Amino acid sequence: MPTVRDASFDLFRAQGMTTIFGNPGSTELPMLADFPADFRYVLGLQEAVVVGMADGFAQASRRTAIANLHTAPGVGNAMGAIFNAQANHSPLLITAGQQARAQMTMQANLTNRDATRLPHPLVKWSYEPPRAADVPHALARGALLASLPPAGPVFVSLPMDDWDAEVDELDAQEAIGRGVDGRAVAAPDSVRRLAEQLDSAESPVLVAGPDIDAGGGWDAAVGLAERQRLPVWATPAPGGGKLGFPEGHPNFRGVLPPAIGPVAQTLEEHDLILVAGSSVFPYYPHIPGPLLPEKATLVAITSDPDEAARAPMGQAIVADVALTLAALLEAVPESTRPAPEPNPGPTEIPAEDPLNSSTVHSALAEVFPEDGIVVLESPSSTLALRNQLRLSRPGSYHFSAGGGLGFGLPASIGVQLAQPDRPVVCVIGEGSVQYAVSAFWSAVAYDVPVTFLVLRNSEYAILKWFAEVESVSGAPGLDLPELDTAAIAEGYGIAAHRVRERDQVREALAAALASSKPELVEVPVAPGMWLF
Ligand SMILES: Cc1ncc(C[n+]2csc(CCOP(=O)(O)OP(=O)(O)O)c2C)c(N)n1
Repeated sequence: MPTVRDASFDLFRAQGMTTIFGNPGSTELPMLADFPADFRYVLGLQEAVVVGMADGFAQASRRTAIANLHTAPGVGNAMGAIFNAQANHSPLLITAGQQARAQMTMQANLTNRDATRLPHPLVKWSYEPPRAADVPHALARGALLASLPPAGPVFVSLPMDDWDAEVDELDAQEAIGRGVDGRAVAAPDSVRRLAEQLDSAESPVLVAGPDIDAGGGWDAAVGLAERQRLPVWATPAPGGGKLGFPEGHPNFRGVLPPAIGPVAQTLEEHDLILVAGSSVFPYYPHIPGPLLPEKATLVAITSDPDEAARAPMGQAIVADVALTLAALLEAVPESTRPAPEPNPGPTEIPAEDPLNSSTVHSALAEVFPEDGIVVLESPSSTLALRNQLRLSRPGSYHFSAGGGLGFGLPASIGVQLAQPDRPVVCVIGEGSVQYAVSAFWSAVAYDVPVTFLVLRNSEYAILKWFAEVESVSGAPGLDLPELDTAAIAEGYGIAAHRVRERDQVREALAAALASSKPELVEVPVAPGMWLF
């Protein structure tokens, strides 16, 4: 009879999950015994890094990824990253080792007491199998559930003495062979009604969100915008974990501001707002105002029932975003409305001394490869990067929809492991680096050739901006003098380059992009917030 270990690894194989991100402890070692040669173990030196790498890998491979953590403290360390994975709709099977069953009730050392409660409310499902023989089925259930809409993390606690137990071969085969398909298109009536509403509107607009790209709906969104002559806004940046629309496309207008009043103001001239693949809306900060422009109607298409229910206004259709956009595209005629005003393109940025984030991003744009991917965690220059780069291919942008720092560095490594043929640039603030700094080690250990672009403004720039918005003066703890990221990265074995002029930035980035090793380019930039 096969063991729990045999059956579980066969399940991982069958689900295409042969990369395991982890940080092991004594409670996880039995799972890893005789680690099969067709699997890859990617070690993260802290659990935030483990889950961050798995998050990037899952998103860029569009498959469920496994993160194996060390009992309670490992899960504790990973909570911020699990929060991000949930906001990113990232399908993760998170497992953690547990004390041997015989010692759980006495709560021997390392027992994960209340293991299933610990990761709530950040996971879709949390479980500890009642018998060793149930482990493969529980892992199958978790992996399938993680992938179903809305995709997200699940958690399974695994007692350390289960792995050599035997399982019934036929039962295991049934569990291993299972598959589920959760992509459902909206009812034909809803699609027809929405098509009529769209075509008869005077001035409709499309707001494109991250789940368009996650579901492969990019072409349908472009087709719909072109056929219906829709101007397109990207959903506000905090929630835009991926791009739903090519930002160099003539119909693209820009990124919506992230607050109630300003969103209504920006969409003022429209009578129908069609939102696809985004929550309505990822607002922050709180700037009150009307939720919608006067006389405007809003319809959202989302695969997430919770997103649909919690929206403060409008109608919603819960269905697969890509399939529903494709059905809508079929159902609408070519519109005779005037074409939207042309996309103004990137703002021209003069080279200044000292450099600022906008200048650096304009230099990055000059060398950025067509198939490049950006993983972004540079809070004060998010909009400047979007403006300068105008990313226009699917799967080229990853940003933490949850806003918890510590995503960028490990996620960029996960993305690069999933997309070895596309160059990955991690654009990150020096403050953000510190939340998952040991990810540098994994990049070196597994030869992951990410280019890290670190913007060194010696402060928490965005928090100084927020202080102004919130009328807060005199807050401590917003400056970061002497934080030498290049030296820290060198300590982990990364080749780091310090550059100070625009031409040097361009050259250093071009060289790092061409290199097959992880490299870091650190640029001192002027403080402040950079919007263009
Ligand atoms: C886990 C976590 N802790 C704290 C914050 C609050 N926070 C948001 S932005 C920011 C500053 C980031 O600094 P840096 O990366 O240097 O970027 P800058 O604002 O200078 O562009 C902080 C601390 C957060 N978002 N997540």
